[in-house]
Amino acid sequence: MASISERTFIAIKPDGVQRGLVGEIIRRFEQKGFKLVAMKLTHASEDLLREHYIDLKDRPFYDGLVHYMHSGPVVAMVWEGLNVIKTGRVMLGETNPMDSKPGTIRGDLCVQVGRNIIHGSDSLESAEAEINLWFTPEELVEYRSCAHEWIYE
Ligand code: IDP
Ligand code: MG
Repeated sequence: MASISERTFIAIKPDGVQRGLVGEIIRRFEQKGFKLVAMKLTHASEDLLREHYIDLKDRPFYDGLVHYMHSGPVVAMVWEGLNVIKTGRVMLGETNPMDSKPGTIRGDLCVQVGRNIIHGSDSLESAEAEINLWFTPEELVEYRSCAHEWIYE
């Protein structure tokens, strides 16, 4: 059942932060009509990053991926809205920027798969796990968006 309170975990990776793309990426989620529920700039520990990418632990790029994600601060966020997990992935584009269409974040703003500037949860299960991994319940902010009635019928 689609829910307007569905949540996803989005992270701007160290290259996105260093390249000054934080505002541009947040703008896209804001202007779409999704609601920001949590956000922090954080230099994630290797342990957290290894856990975050645990499903990829047997892939040859796993250590490099953890090193890249640990190379600087990331902007960790939770966004809420109808179908936000799937729509968020569409907004991101494909894992490899080379396969990402213009108009998507990866299609517009980056070039190589190992520097693809943004993470987004790919399922309800991964979204829940990632939100719990990166945020405490107190960090998920409760408020009503004044635009709610203008975004949902
Ligand atoms: P996703 O970020 O689109 O969900 P995943 O397959 O979950 O893609 O891979 C996680 C991250 O691992 C990618 O976003 C990218 O940063 C990195 N990655 C994936 N495939 C490669 C690769 O072939 N070489 C280097 N890094 C990769
Ligand atoms: Mg993934």
